[in-house]
Amino acid sequence: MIKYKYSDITPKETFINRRALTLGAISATANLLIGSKANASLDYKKSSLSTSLQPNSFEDITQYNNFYEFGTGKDDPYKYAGSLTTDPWSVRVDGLVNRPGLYNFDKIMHDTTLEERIYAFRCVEGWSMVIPWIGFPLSELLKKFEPLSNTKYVSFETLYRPKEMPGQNYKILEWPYREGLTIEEAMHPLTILATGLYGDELPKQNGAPLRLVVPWKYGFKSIKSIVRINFVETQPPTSWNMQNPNEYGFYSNVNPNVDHPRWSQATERPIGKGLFSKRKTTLMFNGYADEVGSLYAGMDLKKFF
Ligand SMILES: Nc1nc2c(c(=O)[nH]1)N[C@H]1C(S)=C(S)[C@@H](COP(=O)(O)O)O[C@H]1N2
Ligand SMILES: [Mo]
Repeated sequence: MIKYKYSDITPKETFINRRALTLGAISATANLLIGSKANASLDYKKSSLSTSLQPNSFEDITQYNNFYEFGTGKDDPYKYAGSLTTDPWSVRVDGLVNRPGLYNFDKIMHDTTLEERIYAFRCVEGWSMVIPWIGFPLSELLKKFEPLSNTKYVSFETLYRPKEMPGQNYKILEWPYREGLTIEEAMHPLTILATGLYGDELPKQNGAPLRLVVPWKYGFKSIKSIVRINFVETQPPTSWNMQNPNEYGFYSNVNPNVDHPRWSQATERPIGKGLFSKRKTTLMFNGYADEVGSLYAGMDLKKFF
């Protein structure tokens, strides 16, 4: 399944810069050594659930982001997310489970098998990328909390810490950012929690230390920097739906046949393919129709958008 090598995508020079960014002022040679060592020691397997599309560059993935807690500009997260403290980190688990509690991030990572999942990723604004995530199936973690049989939805919340997340001082959204999935969506094998990308720890602008990735839904469902997972019986409120229910539904499945009220969803602009890149046709469920179509069998997707 390995369709590329990292060196095919990220030129060595930018690879060195990338390590330099995270490690501070160390000589280029030392960076190279540490860089290759760090990559070799990160233990993960390649998943057969990866797309064979070519991933975007590390720069595209980490410098063109949406993370409104750090501002609404695409480069705000890259510029400002450094102020976020991600260690220590814990996740509150509550609601309809046998094992609620405050789980330390390190405990969550303990005996988790990491995988690389290369997924197509489609933002509701009309752009897309291909991202080589490192993570594990969300279902693996949720099962450990022993959900009760009346659980119908799982909701997620991002950290609320305005001192470190300057965007939270503005009422763009009701903070904390929150999202939700049906329990079937949450348990689907394509749904992952990402803890890294391109073989390294997750950059803060991408939602460190732990973020959701649901590849058949618009990007905003993939909530970043999660501190709470709540198991509930009724459909939970979600940030974008609260902000504008006519424009953002609970399901938010990628669907080229249902337009956003203000723009078409039929095509997408792949990020980073140069000025003359053509828009491409958006696929139903972002290309994952065979895998997830049955979750919505018989549903009116214009109504449940
Ligand atoms: N907490 C939080 N999570 C978030 C967002 C956000 O503003 N805050 N933006 C969402 C949107 S709109 C998108 S497209 C993706 C972007 O993920 P990326 O920056 O890793 O590509 O994150 C989603 N998760
Ligand atoms: Mo988005």
